[in-house]
Amino acid sequence: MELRNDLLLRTIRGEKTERTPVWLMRQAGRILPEYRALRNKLSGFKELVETPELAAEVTIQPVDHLDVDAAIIFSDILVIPEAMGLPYDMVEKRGPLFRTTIATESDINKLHVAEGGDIQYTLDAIQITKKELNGRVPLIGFAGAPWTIFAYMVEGSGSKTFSRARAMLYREPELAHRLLQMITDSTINYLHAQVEAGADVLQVFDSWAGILPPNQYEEFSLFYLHQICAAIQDTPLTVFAKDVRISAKKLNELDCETIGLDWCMNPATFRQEMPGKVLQGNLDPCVLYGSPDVIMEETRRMLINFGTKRHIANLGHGVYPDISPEAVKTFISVVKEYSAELR
Ligand code: 1CP
Repeated sequence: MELRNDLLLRTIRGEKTERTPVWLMRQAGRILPEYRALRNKLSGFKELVETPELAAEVTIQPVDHLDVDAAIIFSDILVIPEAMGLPYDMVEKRGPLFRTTIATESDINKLHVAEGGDIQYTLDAIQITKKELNGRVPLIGFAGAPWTIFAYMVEGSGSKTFSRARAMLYREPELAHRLLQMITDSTINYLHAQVEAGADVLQVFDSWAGILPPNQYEEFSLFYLHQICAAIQDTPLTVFAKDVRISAKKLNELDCETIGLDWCMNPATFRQEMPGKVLQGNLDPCVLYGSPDVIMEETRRMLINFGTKRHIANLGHGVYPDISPEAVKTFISVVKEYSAELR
């Protein structure tokens, strides 16, 4: 299927483009009234994720209503632990909760390395989405980084400090590595299956990169990200390591096309340290609480900071649930118009 809007893919290849492509992390769900209407008719989040036709519908909503340059498949990073044998519940207004957590070797012995087919509902959703998009924009598949997934599996839920997960790195590093390797192998299988199902681009979210000191990050996260990058060879891959404390130089060693920046990272530093990479980001999501003038000014500043090549415009993290769709539309139209003017 030929893509009619291949701006994202051309940008990733380093080509000159007529403007900067734009999409938003967590654009599917959360902010659109069309999403909430559908979601309210269902038993919960998991029903939406696990019903391919509905997941596809929600994936396409931001393309229809926000005119973004890419779709991201509606799913969650926590489908991997579930496929490995550790089921989760999504508690309304609170987030994910695991009924059991991983603390000992015998807990790990009950898990298995997941195959792509263990998450068939998302693969089916990708196939349906590709068909329904009919080449309008590329489709992004995704997974959590092994460290971030490990943090949820050991902690059992979201946490400010993930101290239980971090404690395991010091008390039982070998056990931690065993679990991280199983997550990594499962993730590679899942990403390959997403590509086979039709994903055009992949993104790995290391949302909790920022809670590890540099030496721990290298040992318990970067090591596994390298394995993932090595395994994904024919599909463009983005690594988003929020708040990461290792140097841009170290991060640049990852064999991936694109690095996602959070809103506290300085585009100029990253450009200098990783001239061969495409950069994605990084507007502070809170800018979207500002007036249209503020959104315009901040978005323009961001575009100037990144320059007109090898940049995918995005927020520095997921869009917050109470942001108005109008603010998002302002952001998107400023990116489209001003990035064309800058060329
Ligand atoms: O009922 C609902 O609507 C629940 C809210 C929700 C949604 C819409 C959750 C719960 N997950 C999702 C979907 C989701 N999650 C997507 C789909 C595509 C999109 O939204 O555009 C994606 C890409 C994710 C990824 C995800 N899930 C991450 C990584 C990205 C990030 O924001 O850092 C993480 C950390 C999760 C875990 C998760 N899922 C849901 C919540 C509330 C959380 C965070 C829990 C915590 O506080 O730690």
